[in-house]
Amino acid sequence: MKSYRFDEIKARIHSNGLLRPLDVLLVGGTGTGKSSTLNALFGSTVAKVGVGVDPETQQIAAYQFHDYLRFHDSAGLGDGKAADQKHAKNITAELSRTINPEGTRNGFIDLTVVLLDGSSRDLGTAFKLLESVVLKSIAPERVIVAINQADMAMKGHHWNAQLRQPEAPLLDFLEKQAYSVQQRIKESTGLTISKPIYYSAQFHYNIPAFIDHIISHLPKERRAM
Ligand SMILES: Nc1nc2c(ncn2[C@@H]2O[C@H](COP(=O)(O)OP(=O)(O)OP(=O)(O)O)[C@@H](O)[C@H]2O)c(=O)[nH]1
Ligand SMILES: [Mg+2]
Repeated sequence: MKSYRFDEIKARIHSNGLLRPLDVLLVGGTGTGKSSTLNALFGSTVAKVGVGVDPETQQIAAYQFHDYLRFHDSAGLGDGKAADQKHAKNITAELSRTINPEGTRNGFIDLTVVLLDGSSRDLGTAFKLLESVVLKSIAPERVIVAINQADMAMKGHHWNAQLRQPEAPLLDFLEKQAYSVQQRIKESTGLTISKPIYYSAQFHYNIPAFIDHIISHLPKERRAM
């Protein structure tokens, strides 16, 4: 997985004049599976996964995929009001960070991936994060929404554990969920983001699709600030 579509990422970064590595910020409610997602993307344990309900990741940590792609894992919101304010501030600061190559001021973060927990009925925290933090600081075409825990979306029903993929009713459910998330963002912010992808970090379902989704959203230009 580590070299998956590497050449394409490299070519796109060069042809679009982007700064390397491309920096992708992962945000989401606590326990949505940000750290698990990094481990699934890397194909090995790079980030500490939480057990139980206590938030595990407390700061923004960087994980370099290869010379051209780097991820930043952030602390999840949904961990009490004071902590949430602090984490939201950190995310805003990270999204406001600039680098100055060749005298130009560019955003450090190129893309943001907002993770939702597909097994949860309450996506309120995630939407709030998206609306009042992320989309306030970065353009919608630089925001990807991804729905994790696809295996648990219907409380685990219709998940084929042997094949590690959803059966038809679950697939249908996930498609509808992705569509409704896109609609809800549009209604509440007026902004159109592309349809979320769904996957399972735990069972490595649709991880290549996740990477493809990132590649298809590689910025066309540097993020001017
Ligand atoms: N069933 C299922 N469980 C998952 C999946 N991804 C993560 N989990 C579980 O969800 C819990 C939280 O995962 P983490 O990866 O630590 O989540 P996080 O977003 O990094 O959490 P914080 O660092 O606390 O904000 C762990 O118990 C994981 O094993 C998934 O795709 N399916
Ligand atoms: Mg974490």
